[in-house]
Amino acid sequence: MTEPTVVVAAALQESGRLLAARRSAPPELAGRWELPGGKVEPGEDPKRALVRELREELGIGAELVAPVPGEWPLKPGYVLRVWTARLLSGRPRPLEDHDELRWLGPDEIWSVDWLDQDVPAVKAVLAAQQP
Ligand code: 9L3
Ligand code: MG
Repeated sequence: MTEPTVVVAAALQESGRLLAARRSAPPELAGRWELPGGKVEPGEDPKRALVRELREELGIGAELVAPVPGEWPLKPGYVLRVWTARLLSGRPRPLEDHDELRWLGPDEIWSVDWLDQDVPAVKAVLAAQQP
């Protein structure tokens, strides 16, 4: 059996707000919101992959803060892993695969139509932050 492909995503936070990104592709996912990120390349370190994806997709420099405990199934053969992250440089822009970005405050987290697969991941991000 082959190992699943890991998709890495970031819970990028600033001033108590969480960055959500609306996908523009592929058609079946377009319009739905996600934690930005993407596939780890063969042989690539997952954390480096995530920093790379954030640079490519959002044009930012980011620092990963901590892994969010858990792993979530995507389509067959793919699993999602999430890190909390903070902005080091730049201002996020939807350069690739997204057509809108939104910083969500604590009361706005569920105001966007998250991908089904991202819902448990977002819940885990919030749970990891309870004092
Ligand atoms: N995916 C789901 N939730 C996420 C991310 C970043 C990705 N937070 C799914 C969508 C695609 C697959 O993983 O089916 C690969 O993602 P990408 O490389 O197209 O961003
Ligand atoms: Mg992506």
